[in-house]
Amino acid sequence: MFDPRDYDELLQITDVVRNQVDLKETPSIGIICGSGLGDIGDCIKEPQVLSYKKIPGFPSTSVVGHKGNMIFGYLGGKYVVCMQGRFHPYEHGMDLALCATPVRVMHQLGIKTLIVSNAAGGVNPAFNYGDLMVIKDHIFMPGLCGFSPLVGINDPRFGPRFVSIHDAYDINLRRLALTVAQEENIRIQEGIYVMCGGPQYESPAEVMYFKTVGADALGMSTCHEVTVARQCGIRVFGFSLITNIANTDADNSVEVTHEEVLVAAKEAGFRACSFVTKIIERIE
Ligand code: 6GU
Repeated sequence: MFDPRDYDELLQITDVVRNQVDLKETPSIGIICGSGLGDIGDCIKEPQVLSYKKIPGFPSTSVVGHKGNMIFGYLGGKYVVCMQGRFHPYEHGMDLALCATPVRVMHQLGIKTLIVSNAAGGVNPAFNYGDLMVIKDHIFMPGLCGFSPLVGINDPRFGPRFVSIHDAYDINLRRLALTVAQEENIRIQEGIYVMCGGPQYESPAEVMYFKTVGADALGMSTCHEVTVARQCGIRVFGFSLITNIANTDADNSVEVTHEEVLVAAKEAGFRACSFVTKIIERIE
C-alpha cells in the first residue's frame, strides 16, 4: 500500500510518471480540474495523456464528472501538467495527504504555479448560477478539525512542519485574473471558499452559518491541495464555478443535485477554458 507520507515513495511515483511520458520541457504550471471542468484538460495542445491507472499509489476517481488522466502539453503557450480529475477526501477515507499527492508529484515534476478549479455552491446572495469566482481566501473545515494533509510525521523534505496560510492565493495572480476577466467580458466575482467534508450537501442552517462567518462559496475540495502546495512553496491561483445557489432557508429550500452541478459546469466549460488559457498566457 502506498504511504502518502513517505517521501521516497513520492520520488518513485514521480519517476514512474517521467518514464511513461516524453516530457518536452519542465512543466511550469500545474492545473487541477474541478467537477465537470475537465474540458480544461481537453484544451491542451500536443497532449500526452497518462491514465491514473498507470500511476502507482494513485487511487481511482470514482466521481461522475471526473476523468482520471494526467495530461502534459501546451496551454496558453506554456508547458503545463493537468490533473483531469481529482481525489476528494470523502472518497478516500478522509486521507487528505493521499488526496493531495498529485500536488506533490507535480511539484517534483517542476511546477512553480498551481491553478485549482472547483464546482461550488453559491452562498453570497450577489452570486448567480454560472458565475466564476476567484478564490481570495479559504475556510478549510476538515483542516480546522484535524483532517489536514500535513498531520502526521513530517519528512522535512516535503517542506516545513508549520505552514503559513496567510497568503495562500497569490495576490498578483488574483489581480491578473480579475484583469483578464474584465478584458474578456467574463462575469467574475472574488470571494472566500469553504471546503466541507461532504459528500452530503449542507443543510440550510449550515449554509447560513457559513454565510454568517463571511463565506461566499461552498465545496468539497481544493483546500487540502492548496495547503500542500503552500508547504512546497508553489504559488496558487484558485477559482470556483458557481453551479447552484445553496439553500439558506429550510422553509423555502430546493434539492441540490450532482446532476445540476455537472450541467452548470458543462455549460461553463468553454468559458473556464478560455479564462485559464488567457491567465496562463500572461503569467510571468
Ligand atoms: Cl451547495 N455544497 C458543496 N459542499 N459542494 C458543492 C455545492 C454545494 N454545489 C456544488 N458543489
